[in-house]
Amino acid sequence: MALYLGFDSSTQSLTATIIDAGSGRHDVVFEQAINFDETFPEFGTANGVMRGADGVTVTTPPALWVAALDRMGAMLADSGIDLSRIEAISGSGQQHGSVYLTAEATRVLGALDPGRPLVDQVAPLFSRAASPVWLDCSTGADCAVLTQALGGTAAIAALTGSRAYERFTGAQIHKFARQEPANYARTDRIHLVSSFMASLLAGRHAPIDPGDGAGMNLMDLASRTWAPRALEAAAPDLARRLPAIDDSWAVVGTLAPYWQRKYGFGPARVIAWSGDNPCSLIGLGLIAEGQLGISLGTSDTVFGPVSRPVHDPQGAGHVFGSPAGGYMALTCFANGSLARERVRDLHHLDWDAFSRMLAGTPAGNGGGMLAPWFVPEITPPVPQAAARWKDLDPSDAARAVRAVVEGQAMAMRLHSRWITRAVSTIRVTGGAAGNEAILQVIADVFDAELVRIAPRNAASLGAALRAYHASRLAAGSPVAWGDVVAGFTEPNLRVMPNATAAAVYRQRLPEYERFTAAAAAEVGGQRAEDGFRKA
Ligand code: XUL
Repeated sequence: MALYLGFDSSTQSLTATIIDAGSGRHDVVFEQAINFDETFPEFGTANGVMRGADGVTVTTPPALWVAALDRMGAMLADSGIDLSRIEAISGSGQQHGSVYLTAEATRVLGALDPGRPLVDQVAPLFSRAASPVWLDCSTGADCAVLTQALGGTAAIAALTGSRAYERFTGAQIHKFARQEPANYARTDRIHLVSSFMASLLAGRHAPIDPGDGAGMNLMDLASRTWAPRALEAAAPDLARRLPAIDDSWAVVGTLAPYWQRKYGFGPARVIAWSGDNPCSLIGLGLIAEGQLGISLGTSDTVFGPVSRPVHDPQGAGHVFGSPAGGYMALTCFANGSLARERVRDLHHLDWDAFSRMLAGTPAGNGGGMLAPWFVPEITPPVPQAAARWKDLDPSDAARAVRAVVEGQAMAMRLHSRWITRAVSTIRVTGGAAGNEAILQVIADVFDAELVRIAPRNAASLGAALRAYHASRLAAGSPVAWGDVVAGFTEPNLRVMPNATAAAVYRQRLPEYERFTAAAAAEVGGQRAEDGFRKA
């Protein structure tokens, strides 16, 4: 009869999922989201972020995340669910985003007043008003410094799981200390979105888990501890400003009285939060090596569990800690739903028309191709928006639609070969997973069976499952991961590859690889493998 709550603080929304687990039950009893732009127009975000005039700086006011968590508390209180039955709470945060707090935070977090809005109490604590988020590409110079200090691209990837990435927190901290030394000096604690949100719940500074910590270029992946050389390269006196790294299943503390008194929660255990991708791994039931997951969200990601701290030999992917122990390998594409929406809007389509056009056009698109880089791309690295069409008139709506989806799927296939070459089943989630025509293209390109997992928000479900696992572990009655996810991650749709289409893509893939490599080089994109050779 115990309930477990998971949050997902993502780019565009905050979701909460409550599960009823244990005692033979496996039910999702609540899942709701708050959209940031719609609910909090006063923060002035578009798709959850603010874009700087330079086109590469992308931030979110952290107070928005605080306001959303408070609002979700009220929604949960109104849900009719007895919140005192919630035994444990965990969460998922968009990766890499960071929150900068003054020394005053320690006291304020420990004495949150249920009589005042949370945001009024926390907003004065930010020493950096705008939190850099994962879409930010403004730290090229900072990445160069970190790479140099740590012995080159291959060395930093081997140490931290990824080469220096602009959105990774190490480079973001370096930029902050360089550009705003006075504000850096008054920063007492630097959190990730995940550890910050956990701190709000627990009323004390929460640790960073190895899942999200690996998204900073600051953690020694093999030992799961801060890498002193990386900290020194990133900013002065950084070690004392970072939270400790602790297990993903660590109990941070008891839910702060603020939440208990204001919304009727009980003294639930607060479990360390993790990143959205590590949480989605769990929420998709990906707990054994050889499985592959795809999340179709603002960004698209392809990922799977791996047992050792490997790294992408081409330097484009990442390795994070898995919240189930071991590691997860991941490749992230910034042009996910952003690119699909761009093509949809270019032709004034709705999603139904988009799907009809996709289903009505042949595999291979008559040779037409698109490098769908409508915003700067992470994989392959393309430093500026530079969509490239080949043998295709972009004003042909149906072929443009097919080109964006095929381009994305082929990029996923090409850039996931280092995770696993023999893909048997792909587990897919995210907003666009509702679109069966898109799923068919992915199944065909990978020539693999694809299953869709319901409910759709794998990250907040994964967080709730992690709360269940950690709470039972803390109580001395652990549950094996297979039993934790059982009943929650069953497919609600299976898509089989079409043999004829799969054969078309087998031929097309090398061609697409050459086309995109040349297009990336043309716009100054560094071929990741070149960086590796030089290193
Ligand atoms: C992963 C990444 C994105 C964000 C999206 O490296 O940058 O998937 O985590 O929330």
